[in-house]
Amino acid sequence: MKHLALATLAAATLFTALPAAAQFQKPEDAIKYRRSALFVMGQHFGRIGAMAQGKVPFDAAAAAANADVVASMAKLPWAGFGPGTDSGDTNALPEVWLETEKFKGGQQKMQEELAKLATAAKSGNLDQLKAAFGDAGKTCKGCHEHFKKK
Ligand code: ASC
Repeated sequence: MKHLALATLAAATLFTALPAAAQFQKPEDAIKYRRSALFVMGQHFGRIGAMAQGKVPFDAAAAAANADVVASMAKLPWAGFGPGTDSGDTNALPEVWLETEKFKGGQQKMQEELAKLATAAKSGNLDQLKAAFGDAGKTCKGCHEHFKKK
């Protein structure tokens, strides 16, 4: 029993310590994964943007649902930027792997703003939604300008 517990602990420690890249079978999978996650985020973020910009009528429930999807999905792409995933079908610049602290900071800031967006969406107040959408969009753009090919 003690051995089983130790083995379980060892396995748990091992998996926790595994580098992100090891979660993928090959680098192409990691690149596809992060691009897919970011694509889904963009789709749902865009649906909120359409409301914020008055292109479609404001629907608070839909805005909140979309904001929750974006906020949840925003946790995912980063595991796909592991070592060895800097070349191939990607628009990521080398800075992603050279300025890791800055990249991580951008991810954190974005997640904070997306959490605020989800809260604003739930308030049902269009002005709050617009403001939070603008702030969240700036975090997307800020990183893209520094870390993504034009
Ligand atoms: C999106 C999307 C982006 C960001 C950015 C915000 O919906 O695909 O890359 O928002 O345009 O400034």
